[in-house]
Amino acid sequence: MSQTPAQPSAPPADAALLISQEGAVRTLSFNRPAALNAFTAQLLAQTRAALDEAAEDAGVRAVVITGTGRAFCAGQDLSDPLIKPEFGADARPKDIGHLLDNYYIPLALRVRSMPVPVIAAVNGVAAGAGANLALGCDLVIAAESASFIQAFSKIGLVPDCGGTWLLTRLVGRAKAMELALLGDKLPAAEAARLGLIARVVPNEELAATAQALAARLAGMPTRALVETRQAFDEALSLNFEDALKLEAVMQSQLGFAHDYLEGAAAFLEKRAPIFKDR
Ligand code: T3D
Repeated sequence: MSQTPAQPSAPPADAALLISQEGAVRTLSFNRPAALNAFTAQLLAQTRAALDEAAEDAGVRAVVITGTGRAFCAGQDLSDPLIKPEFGADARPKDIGHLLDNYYIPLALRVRSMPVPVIAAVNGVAAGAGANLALGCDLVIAAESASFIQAFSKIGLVPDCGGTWLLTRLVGRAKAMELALLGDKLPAAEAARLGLIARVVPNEELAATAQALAARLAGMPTRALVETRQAFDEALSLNFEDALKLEAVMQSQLGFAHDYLEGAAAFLEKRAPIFKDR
């Protein structure tokens, strides 16, 4: 790890998104606790910009996304003037697809294309797009008291922010349909049992566990981790032979990279490797 991370631009303590840095780990915390960290257009844009900044900073080798207060994120802020329905004779319907095109799709794609691993540390309830943003991260860990709610059907919408793609692949169609149609609260332990998330930890251990996992990933060969994400995503729509070929292409490219040479040399020399590719 040769690069010193730039200090993230320090937002005020009451900012909707808090940004901090510990070693090579950048942490983004949704910070609208009175509204359960619901997404306004502004918070969505800030989160995307913060991820762009982390992606461009060679000193950042892992990102943690979490929330302050008792929620991770309650999804779209339904009181945001951009989408809040108007009522009465003069009411004009609003195209909420606009919000998805301009905010949710770019943000979900940004998470999935980060050049470093992204951990969701789900500290409390994660509803709607808040749940699906977390599920799109590379590792999802949750506090015991956290829960996941596909809240969309209750307000007449379909799962978004990647929910249709993620849920069907993570838990299969039958369970995905149950979660999406009923919109019931899924406790973290059940989410882990279903394979929706990686693990559950005691509430008081969540932040430290997320930071420790992120620091561990930050010390690993970043390119290999990120290409693993890409290979897994592509494998979902490939036949076995094409998946084998994709693995070979990736392995061939990684085989020329510093980190493979370093990893293999360190193993043979019985010393700790120092990875630096990103
Ligand atoms: O335009 C579009 O909608 C397109 C985009 C869609 C993406 C989506 O995410 S759609 C799904 C939007 N989210 C929801 O429908 C979830 C709404 N929230 C809830 O169902 C509940 O709040 C929770 C189950 C998450 C938590 O329940 P509970 O009982 O623990 O808390 P609460 O009392 O309901 O909420 C606490 C406060 O947060 C409350 O404000 P108050 O009364 O204390 O001033 C509540 O209004 C506020 N809050 C919670 N969620 C949202 C919210 N405010 C605005 N938007 C929210 N999504």
